[in-house]
Amino acid sequence: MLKKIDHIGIAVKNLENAAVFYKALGIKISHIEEVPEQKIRVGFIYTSETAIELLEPLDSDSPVAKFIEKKGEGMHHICFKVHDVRTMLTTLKNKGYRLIDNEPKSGAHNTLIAFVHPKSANGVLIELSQDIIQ
Ligand code: CMX
Repeated sequence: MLKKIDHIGIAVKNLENAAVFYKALGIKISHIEEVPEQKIRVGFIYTSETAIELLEPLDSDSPVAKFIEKKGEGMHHICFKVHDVRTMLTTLKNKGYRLIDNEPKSGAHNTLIAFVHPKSANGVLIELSQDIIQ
């Protein structure tokens, strides 16, 4: 059911400022998108397998703004690409894990996404993502 680690999310105050470091590494933001449901702007940096998703809050009540306020900039979540996000949510729920989303919602890049609470995953926020076939 699980395909790969799709991306690692990093909370930043400003996408363009954060991109400077990655440019020094020789990789750059190739796609920027707003995700209104999450009140964030995301910038994707692609490596051969797993992407880096820089997350900039657009509003002070965005989950990313709350995260930065509490912990500062840094690693925010790991996203697993799955074949079927609803099936994975049901599996985890039946095993007693705490879900943030019982139903998937729209994510960046034509995806259906859902989050598992960090308290159920050793302190790491987990995102599940399914590609929407168009
Ligand atoms: N990673 C690890 N722990 C986290 C966390 C994160 N990203 N965000 C919050 N926590 C921890 C907090 O430190 C806190 O722990 P303690 O109780 O030990 O202090 C606990 O979770 C509760 O945090 P909180 O500040 O009280 O925040 P909320 O309960 O209001 O919300 C969470 C926490 C995870 C449910 C919320 O941030 C959420 O719904 N996240 C999912 C949505 C999201 O993050 N979207 C952005 C990315 C979108 C994308 O990639 O498209």
